[in-house]
Amino acid sequence: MPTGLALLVGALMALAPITALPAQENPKRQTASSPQPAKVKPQKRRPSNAAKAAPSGKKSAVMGIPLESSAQTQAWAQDAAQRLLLDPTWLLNTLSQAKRLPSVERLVLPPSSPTAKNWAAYRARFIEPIRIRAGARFWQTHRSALERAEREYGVPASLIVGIIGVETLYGQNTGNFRILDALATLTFHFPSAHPRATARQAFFQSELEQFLLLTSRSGADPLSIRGSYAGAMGLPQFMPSSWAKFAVDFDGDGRIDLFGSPTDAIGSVAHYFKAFDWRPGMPTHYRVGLTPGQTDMDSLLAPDILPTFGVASFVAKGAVLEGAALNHQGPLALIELLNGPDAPIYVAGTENFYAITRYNWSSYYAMAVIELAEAVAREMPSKR
Ligand SMILES: [Ca+2]
Repeated sequence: MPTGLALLVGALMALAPITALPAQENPKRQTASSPQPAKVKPQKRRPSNAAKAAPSGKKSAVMGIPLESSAQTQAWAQDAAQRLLLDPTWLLNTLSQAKRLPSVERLVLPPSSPTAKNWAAYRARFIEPIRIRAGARFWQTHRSALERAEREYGVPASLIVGIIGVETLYGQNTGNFRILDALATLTFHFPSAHPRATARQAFFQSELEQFLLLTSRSGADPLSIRGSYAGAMGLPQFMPSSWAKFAVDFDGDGRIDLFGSPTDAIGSVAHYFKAFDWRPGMPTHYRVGLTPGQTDMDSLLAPDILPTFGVASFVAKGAVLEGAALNHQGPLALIELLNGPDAPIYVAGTENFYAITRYNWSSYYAMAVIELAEAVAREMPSKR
């Protein structure tokens, strides 16, 4: 445990508040795929999709076994068609073309031999020259859309650039699993070995329903849409339910396209953060010092990433803040990032740090987004 003076990173972005959703039931975009920190306290957030370390579905994806049309599947389809007001023939026909993907069943399981979480290793995957340069190009190319999103939603351009960079490397890695196959697999063949199989199966079933609704309404071919093994789609890797709730037609062409329109992706990410109470102007985090023997770590770490302590209480428990942090209005959380065999890193996370974890439930993810955003901003010719 932390003994020692740990400090960290400076605060930089602006930020926002948080809805104190129970770390567990927050739905949005979380899926199960991407950037998973080396490992996060298991019961709290779950990883979602961004760029998962290894399997982003680049090449696999293709093989699959026909989804057997069991009586159960057929009954589900009939029932779903009624509930969702979809044409039962279309739904059954669509489902009959879905394939069961054993690779997806494996990917959704927690690793059998968990490795120690390691922020330095996680960070190295995202804060690197290729991604930073691609981010600067993306920012320059889409500057006006980013500025408009910042004006309209109060969400900094840098944050949007950080999110899309970590998620898909600016559209270069959006996943190659057929969404229909992935979601049907996780609905009808969810691995019972998963510690939260019931809840997760229900989640994916609901996402399958949203996906069917989306494609049916838009006329898109449900068999041609590809994304992560968990069903996340497009530049921002939105799950179907997030697409339905938060995606916007930001380029005004009359349709929402998170695959082909970076402008729609930019507006949708900003809208997502506005919906999750991003607070313009608030930093995401502050440095914090922890004095060995004089800090109540158990108490400070108990709420995990949920901002809980006012500055006075945070300081009373032994955390050392300085400068602007001492005048912070609103609750803070002590964020711990483990570093394998090395000492962990700590920061004081604000409600805006928490807001980033609503996109993907991981403090490692949030910190990677923040640092990528900062690194790209430094590359920009005219500093913002
Ligand atoms: Ca559009």
